Amino acid sequence: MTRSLFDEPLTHYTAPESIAPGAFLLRGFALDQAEALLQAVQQIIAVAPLRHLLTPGGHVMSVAMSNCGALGWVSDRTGYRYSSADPLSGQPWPSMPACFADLATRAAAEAGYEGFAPDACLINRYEPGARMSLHQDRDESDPGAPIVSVSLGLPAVFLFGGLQRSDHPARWRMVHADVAVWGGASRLAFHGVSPLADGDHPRAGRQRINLTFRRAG
Ligand code: MD6
Ligand code: FE
Repeated sequence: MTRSLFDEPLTHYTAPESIAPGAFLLRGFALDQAEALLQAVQQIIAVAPLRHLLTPGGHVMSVAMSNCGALGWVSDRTGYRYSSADPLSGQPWPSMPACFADLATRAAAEAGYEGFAPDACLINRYEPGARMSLHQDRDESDPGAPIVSVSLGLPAVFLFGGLQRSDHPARWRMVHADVAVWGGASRLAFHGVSPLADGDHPRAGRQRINLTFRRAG
């Protein structure tokens, strides 16, 4: 498909941009891998389909999720947790492709977190209108490991706040191939995603795919 004036600029990565203490935006960091990542996502979700999880409060999440790697993040009426098996199939989650782990390790190192070895990759699919309310990622056992979040497809507004839910979050536009890394003093920062605006991405169509890498176990 030819690119148009209205597409996102494909900015080549230059340097990490600090958004909070220990938190960075790496714009365009995944550009060279984006195509391979999207193809690998297709293979993973053919085995472990995207599904809308229930929150402990009984609400259906607007974001559809799946996982790859040794551990996967799941939610149901009993709570949030990591599981080594896909509750839909009872089978282990698909293994994490080498290109996923490699990208996450390199992005973390670029932000100053050397030796990040993710064992969990959450795959999030946002369709227009889907959102993620402000929350902390606190189901992981190693607080020293950062979170690495890769955006693919339609642009989104990433909300990044402080350590209190009441801290007013800053708004960061994340486009295809942008990567966010947060750890250290920001590891437990509240964050979320505003309702996705409609659009048609030349590679991903009417959706945003987010890959979130953690050291969960
Ligand atoms: C994002 N996702 O989609 C950010 N956190 O850009 C998250 O922050 C997240 O999708 C915990 C559990 C699931 C998630
Ligand atoms: Fe999160």
